[in-house]
Amino acid sequence: MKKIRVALCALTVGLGVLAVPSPAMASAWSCPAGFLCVYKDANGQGSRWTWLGGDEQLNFNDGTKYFDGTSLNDSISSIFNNSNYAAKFCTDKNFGGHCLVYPAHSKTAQVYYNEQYSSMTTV
Ligand SMILES: [Ca+2]
Repeated sequence: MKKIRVALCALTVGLGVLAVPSPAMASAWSCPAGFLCVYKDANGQGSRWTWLGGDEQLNFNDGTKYFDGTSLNDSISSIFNNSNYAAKFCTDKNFGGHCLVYPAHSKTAQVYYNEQYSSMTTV
């Protein structure tokens, strides 16, 4: 999918539409105010999953899925925490393994533990 998207963007540029990004490019970092969003690809691109803050604790292998229907487990590449809560993501279920905290209202274009997160909770 990444190669297809790049090809479409290149085609758009090739046609001379320099000032207007293609719809796929324009949707990068799409995330409603107050939500935390994770993306399958880097730079806020690829399929998205949104979560409306709170005290929920999630293991991603429990059926949590992107809009495209695939599992979040071991696939998150970028995070836009547009919520009012700091969120902790961990590489193992039940908040084990390596964890990093993503502050409220922060964007991370490429998470350090790329495609390894398996659980999350607010902190
Ligand atoms: Ca994992």
